[in-house]
Amino acid sequence: MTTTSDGSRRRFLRQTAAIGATFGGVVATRDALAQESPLVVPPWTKTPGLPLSEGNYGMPSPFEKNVVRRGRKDYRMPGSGSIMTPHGNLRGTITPSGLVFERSHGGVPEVDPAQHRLVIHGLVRQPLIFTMDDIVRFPSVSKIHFLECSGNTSQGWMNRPATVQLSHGLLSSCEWTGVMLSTILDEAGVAPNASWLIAEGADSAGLNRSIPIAKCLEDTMLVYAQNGEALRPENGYPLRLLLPGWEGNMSIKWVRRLRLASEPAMTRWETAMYTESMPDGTARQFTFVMEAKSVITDPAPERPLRAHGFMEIRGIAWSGNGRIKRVDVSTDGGRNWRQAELHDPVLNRALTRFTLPWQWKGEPALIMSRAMDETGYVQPTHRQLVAVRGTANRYHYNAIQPWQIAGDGKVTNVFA
Ligand SMILES: Nc1nc2c(c(=O)[nH]1)N[C@H]1C(S)=C(S)[C@@H](COP(=O)(O)O)O[C@H]1N2
Ligand SMILES: [Mo]
Repeated sequence: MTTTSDGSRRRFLRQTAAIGATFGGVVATRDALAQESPLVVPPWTKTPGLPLSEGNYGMPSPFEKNVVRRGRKDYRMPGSGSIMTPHGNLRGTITPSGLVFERSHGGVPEVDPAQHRLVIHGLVRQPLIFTMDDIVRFPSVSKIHFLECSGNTSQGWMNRPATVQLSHGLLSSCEWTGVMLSTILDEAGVAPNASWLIAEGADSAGLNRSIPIAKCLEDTMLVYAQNGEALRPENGYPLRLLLPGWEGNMSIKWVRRLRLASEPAMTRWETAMYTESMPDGTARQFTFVMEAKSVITDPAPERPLRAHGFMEIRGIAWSGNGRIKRVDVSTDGGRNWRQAELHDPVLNRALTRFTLPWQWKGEPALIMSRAMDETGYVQPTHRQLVAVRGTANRYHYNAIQPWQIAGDGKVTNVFA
């Protein structure tokens, strides 16, 4: 599954050693270096630093102050917006909690965990009401999964957003801790004729969605912690659903009600909102799964190329249908493909990092990545996707993302 290129790594190391002897454009001999250290003593070495962070919540270096969520606020409903993860500035598979994307339809409620309640009712043996203390007492699990809005990359149907943050930022990945929904359902006793669960949030949007019971029993979680700490308010504090691999809007935040039913509720979210217009005039409904996708995050518009020679193409791939099996990368607009290296851990319904060594000599290049998941599904090109689904859609765009690299190293988002 993995391809390594030791040859190119050795070449890279040789090159680095050569650059290491170059300062201010002058190549120093080894003797000259021995006499005069190129390291100047900077001001921060000469005096004691800032006080330690006792009583503070740790923040990134001030030099990283531009690495923040950005997006669109206050559309359609007060407090509604989409604030995106800066994938062009991240390097791992876990999104730091302060950079997790945020999609809320009615603002962020300030929920007091002591007053919050979760109700289970409908087609159950025993309706139940839980406090947060009750929820946390149940056997717990921690799992790493991505969370992706069905509107992620959806501008791709018609437009080319300027950055990878704006094109792919409605996607994050966390370690989620909570209780399996199946555990709680077991406690209430699901009636044999219950085939749907209608979940509802406690925010002013009251977002509610119908979830097939099979998904509830398979891997859906009731989550109270992300990346080891309590959920952030914007991500559903104190309690949310998490449906691994399924469109983000079903992972109800601030969840307060679970009603078991024999039919889907046909809420406005699943009739007027999260449906997709097809070219023949019909609409797709209940398109739950986020299909395989990948994107190169380095180089990207936020990360232009700055030097000729060795570089590593880096990116992330994920699939709502399971593990990523393979990622191919092209540097010539899709004519030739090379298999990228996948980096451990390659987890189910989680972001997987891939890399490919590349020599860039300053030529214009069109680079792109193509993911394949363990079901054998291959990420489509824009043309293939549009041929089947048209362009009247707002959701579930998962085409290959091309980046155009110019001779000066600038990277732009293009159709290809
Ligand atoms: N109660 C409630 N749950 C919600 C939403 C909401 O507005 N209210 N937004 C949904 C949408 S559209 C998405 S994509 C995800 C986003 O989760 P996040 O904000 O934690 O990234 O939450 C979903 N759950
Ligand atoms: Mo969403």
